[in-house]
Amino acid sequence: MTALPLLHATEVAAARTAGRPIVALESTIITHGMPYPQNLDVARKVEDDIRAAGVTPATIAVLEGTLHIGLEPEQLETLAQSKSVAKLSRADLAACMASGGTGATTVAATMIAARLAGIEVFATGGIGGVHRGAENSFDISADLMELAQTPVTVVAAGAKAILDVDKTLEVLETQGVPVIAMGQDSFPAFWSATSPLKAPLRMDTAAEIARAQYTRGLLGLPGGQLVANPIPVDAEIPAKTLAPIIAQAQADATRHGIRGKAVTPYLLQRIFELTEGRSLTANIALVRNNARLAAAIASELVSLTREAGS
Ligand code: PSU
Ligand code: MN
Repeated sequence: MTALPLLHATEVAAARTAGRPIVALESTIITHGMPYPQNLDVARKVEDDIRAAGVTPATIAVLEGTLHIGLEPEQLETLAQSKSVAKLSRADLAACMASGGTGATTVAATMIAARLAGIEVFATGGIGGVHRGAENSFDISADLMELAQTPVTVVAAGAKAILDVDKTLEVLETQGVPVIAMGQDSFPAFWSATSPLKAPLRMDTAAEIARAQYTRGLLGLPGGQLVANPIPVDAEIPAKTLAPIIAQAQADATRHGIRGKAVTPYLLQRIFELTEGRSLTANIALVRNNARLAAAIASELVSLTREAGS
């Protein structure tokens, strides 16, 4: 067996050499979270938002057995168009690479890849969590346990109401994961900027969030942080509009016996259909908003590391 097949995209390699900040991006959101062609458009816009902040984006995926840290434009396009890409979480990553397969990385697998590449910040839309009815199904995303063990700050817009958000916050607390709401006390609820739940922690600047992650490192604590960044208010969808739609999607999933890793993609697709695309417009606004915050945190972390080294 030779070394791990890992490849940096051209712009990522250049950023590494120059010590410039990099933000990781997942690819499951592209292949299993949004329909083509909007998925490609969003993936490009999110990368551009990060570049506009003077930071380098690194979209992560496995292509024919190689772990890619950053995709060239044509690779991104091919991935967004392919219909039979595997969804890779922690359990699937090595097996896919060993067999020369192609797959999109979830939050958990993207964190693993980011850590390998020395990338400390990662932007996405929503994380996986504890599903409703988990007391029977035991369906708890590996994303939560990844946050407990892999030192990457993940910027998301909170958790979707397809999840049991209360239980998701409880598991994160048990696992010792800091959950930080950006600029507000309320835990944001993905399509809505606020929820009835209070976030465990609140911070108001990217610098503070960067210092917290840096301090975890100094304390020798494993694991990352979840930053819950509220959707911009002009893009939000009221929770009461979505509640019956989510209930419908959930009922359809149960009726069709959807299980395991198929659950999250099924619910996302069903909600897209049932809202006639409105869920996607909001999703796009919040992912871009998260990319901008992640870029600011990554820049702060690079300055902190430089100060410490000088
Ligand atoms: N939640 C979203 N959008 C997404 C996902 C979750 O609002 O695209 C994707 C992410 O890649 C996340 C994964 O890591 O689904 C979680 O899947 P599971 O619940 O099977 O762990
Ligand atoms: Mn699951």
